Amino acid sequence: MIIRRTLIALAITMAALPALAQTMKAADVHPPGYPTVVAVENMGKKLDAATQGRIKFQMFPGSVLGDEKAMIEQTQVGAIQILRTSLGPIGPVTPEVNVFNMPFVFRNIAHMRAVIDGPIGQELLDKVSASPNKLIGLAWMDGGSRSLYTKKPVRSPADLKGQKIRMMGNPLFVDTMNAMGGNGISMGYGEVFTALQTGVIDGAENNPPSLYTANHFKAGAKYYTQTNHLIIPEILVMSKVTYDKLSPADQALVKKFAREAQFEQRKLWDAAVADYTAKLKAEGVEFIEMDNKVWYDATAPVRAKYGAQYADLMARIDAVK
Ligand code: GTR
Repeated sequence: MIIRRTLIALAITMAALPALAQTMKAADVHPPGYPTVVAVENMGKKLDAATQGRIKFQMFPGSVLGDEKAMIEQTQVGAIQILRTSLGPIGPVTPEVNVFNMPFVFRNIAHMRAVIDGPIGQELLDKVSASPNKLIGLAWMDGGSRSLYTKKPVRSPADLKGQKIRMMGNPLFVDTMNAMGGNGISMGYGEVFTALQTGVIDGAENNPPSLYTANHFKAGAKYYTQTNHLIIPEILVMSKVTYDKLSPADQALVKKFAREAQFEQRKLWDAAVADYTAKLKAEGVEFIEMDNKVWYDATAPVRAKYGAQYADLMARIDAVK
């Protein structure tokens, strides 16, 4: 009886105490100043102001907490609280999101944005949160479109024959590169520079801000073939361990500011693409423009293999104007 009363008294005291201030670890593979990093830092500032300092972010950019796969695992166990990652490496832990990871599932960037901003985008975030992966899907970010960069110019699938091309860690991407004519090799982002330099790989694929900031063009990848084969949204996730401890009011604030970060990042992104495209050209990177139909056709077997399970969803994505 005494114990019970003591416990009740303790519970009342604790309820009256203000929630403990917490600094959440936020992580990103990209360097300081990159659009995703800036948008998440600003989201942290808004949370700090709105909660009178109870919730703050501390940003760990530039892969200091590990590569993306390792950071996803750390977020699942709550060692990282907030993570901006490509959706690519989320596929292996939440297969439902692979519908967005397929080559040419979006017609162009505007189409991808219309999808992620609307009900389908919300459905996929909810799927991430509902799956047993211990991640809460908060918002989307823009990763532009990914094109191929190589040491030798590539103008057709035949030019890719025998070339080892680094892809993100997800079997879907290795299949995509194999279908495009090359040899897909799965590898962490941080290993690409040295792998290019030492000849372990002959090329990789990414958007202009990544190609520039990761310096891959300095490791010999001077030809940038505009394949636009993947338009993969980035995702902002929170560890479920962390999210479940927040009050409903704080959870709502996190979601609100995450949605705002989605649109702030987009503005920063568009400026970054223009800026880094110009910088790459100034560094002598040759942009090889080409009709994407050849790559669209080459990757049809990948959509057939992985897309069968999302046939209805793909039709709904296609119907978004
Ligand atoms: C970038 C993306 C990163 C990372 C990287 C990669 O475009 O923003 O999150 O996934 O590509 O290729 O590993």
